[in-house]
Amino acid sequence: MKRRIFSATSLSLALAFGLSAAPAMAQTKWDLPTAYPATNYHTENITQFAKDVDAATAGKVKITVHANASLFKAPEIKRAVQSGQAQAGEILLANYANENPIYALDGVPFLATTYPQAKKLYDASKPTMEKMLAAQGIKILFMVPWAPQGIYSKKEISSVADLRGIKWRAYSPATAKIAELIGAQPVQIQQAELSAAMATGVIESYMSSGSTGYDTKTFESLKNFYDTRAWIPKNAILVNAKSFDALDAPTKAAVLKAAADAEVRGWKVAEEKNDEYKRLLTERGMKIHQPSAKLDADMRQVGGIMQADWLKAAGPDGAAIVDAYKK
Ligand code: PCA
Repeated sequence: MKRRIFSATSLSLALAFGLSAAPAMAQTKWDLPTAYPATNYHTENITQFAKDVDAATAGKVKITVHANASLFKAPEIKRAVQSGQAQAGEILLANYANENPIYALDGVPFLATTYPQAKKLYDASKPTMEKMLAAQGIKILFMVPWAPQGIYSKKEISSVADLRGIKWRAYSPATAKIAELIGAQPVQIQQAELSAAMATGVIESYMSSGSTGYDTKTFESLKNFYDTRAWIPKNAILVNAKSFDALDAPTKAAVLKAAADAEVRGWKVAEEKNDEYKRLLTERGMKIHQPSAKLDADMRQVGGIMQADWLKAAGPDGAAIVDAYKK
């Protein structure tokens, strides 16, 4: 009895002070950790998404973007979203290949090397990935690609034999596997630690995009980039399903609309910026090379082995995705 009187009193106090008790006014706050710098186009796109969500929900959903692995390190972000430690987050799918080979699909060399191919591969794999993540209590908001991956190297190379024994930075199981196949020495390093690793000579080569070479000032340590266009990995922006389900229907629709817009914008910017990053790298002293016929053939041989390995590991689900992609 006492408790009821107390709540009635607090309700009238709230009303007296002009505070609305209506649940529609409740504010939702989401943390969204990412592993890449605030100035990278992925992060800028996510920041725009957060602004769009804020505007479309009249401030009901506030998303705080934590760039550059400041809240969680890259490989920890998926678990953080799954457990609700962070309500949302951005992951590099290929980082999670050891959990399920399907995540590594866009990291398989020479399967999809142009943006239209990457989009087709994305469309073919999305339903399976949605199912896999839903089983872990995670919903996909949108995905955005990196640029086609090339080789950064301290010395000039004309075949993979030139990379034998070289210290090679890997960001995923697949990039470590490449090192193994070409006889380089892999060191797992996420982007947030890459500049330091190069400055101290821990690595002499790696594969990535122009944007990562630019963001990490690779041109200060390694002077050659071989534009092998080997694969186009993607980042996925995820939300904890319970956090999403707690929103009312119009708010959910507003978040999904902002996510769809962010995906379209992200794919467009990624493609536009690819050439720009190569120009910026050139201006800063990087030599951009077309790979020699031998280097290209060597890398494609590596790709062939990895495609076969992937198909074996990914089983019928993987085969179905690749069939849909190749149709
Ligand atoms: N940049 C990220 C992943 C792929 C890319 O282009 C990195 O190198 O860590």
